[in-house]
Amino acid sequence: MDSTYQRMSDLQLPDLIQGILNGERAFLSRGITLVESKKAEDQRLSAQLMDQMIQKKPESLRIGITGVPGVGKSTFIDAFGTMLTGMGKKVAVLSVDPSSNRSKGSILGDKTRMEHLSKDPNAFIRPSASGNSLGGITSKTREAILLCEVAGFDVVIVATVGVGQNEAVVKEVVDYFLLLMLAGSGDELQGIKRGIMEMADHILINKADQGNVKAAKQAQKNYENIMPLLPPNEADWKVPVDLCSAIEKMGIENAWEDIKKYKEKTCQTGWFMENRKRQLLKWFHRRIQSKLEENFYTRPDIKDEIRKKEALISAQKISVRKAVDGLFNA
Ligand SMILES: Nc1nc2c(ncn2[C@@H]2O[C@H](COP(=O)(O)OP(=O)(O)OP(=O)(O)O)[C@@H](O)[C@H]2O)c(=O)[nH]1
Ligand SMILES: [Mg+2]
Repeated sequence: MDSTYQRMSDLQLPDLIQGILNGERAFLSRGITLVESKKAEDQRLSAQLMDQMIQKKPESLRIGITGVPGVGKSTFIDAFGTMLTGMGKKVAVLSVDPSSNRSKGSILGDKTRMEHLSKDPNAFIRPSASGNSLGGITSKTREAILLCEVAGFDVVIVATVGVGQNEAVVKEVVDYFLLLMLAGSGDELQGIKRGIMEMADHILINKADQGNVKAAKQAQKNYENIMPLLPPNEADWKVPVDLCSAIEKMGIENAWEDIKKYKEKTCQTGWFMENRKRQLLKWFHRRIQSKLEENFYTRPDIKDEIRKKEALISAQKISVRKAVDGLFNA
């Protein structure tokens, strides 16, 4: 990442902005690398860049896609994205993987699994934003989404592996959240999935092909029975539970039809823009929190101070409250 970026130092900000506005993928890549950078100078430039990127493309659509490893996310996105570029749309795919030791593997996997899309001139694929804090990742991903939109991408797909916490990040940055599931994996019985199902605007049971069709239909029934037991969808949207086969490209068009219906409906009710506005404000507050944290932990000598307090707390010589107050009054 750094080596791509080093060339950035020769690039002036106005050129970068113009390149992004022209929809040039190389500039878009550089822009994203810039906003992901932790260097102070890059952060200063990023602030200037992002200030030029406000609300340029409100007609875009941001779709989150999640599901357990191996469910077929990459295969689905390849088929779905290629269908969209075939309709004349420009499609960006960003992936988010906060729990990231596996991101290198995923990137390699994505290159082969998104065989068509990765060669498509109207697609842009950008692997994993990672980082230590969820707030940091949300922020980077949001900025990457905005940059893609300004660069003229109509549909931005944010993909993540469904392992628990990642979905919450994605949910905060997208308009529509699609959950891929498998039949017969016991998913439908796991309590842990419930939270994710509550976030979903769409449930697609993938791999409904070959010998698996009957099980997929059974899973569909099971999920349909579960849905009414969940809290109502925030957008007052009846969450579709459908079958698809990413490999056989079955159910992909149908999914897009539903997504379009959702957009139409929520634009009419006002939820679409309301949700974006809420997400923006949430982002604002998250960023305040991470700034405060960053400022605190980068204070000189703070590490030593914290270690001392830890020792005192462990030895039960000081209350947590007093230790914290001490750090802030130091
Ligand atoms: N039969 C069948 N196999 C599929 C389908 N979609 C994906 N697969 C296969 O399932 C395996 C995993 O697919 P991926 O698209 O890599 O899954 P993923 O969810 O991106 O996996 P991770 O990136 O590891 O989380 C591959 O061998 C695919 O060929 C499908 O619709 N039907
Ligand atoms: Mg994948």
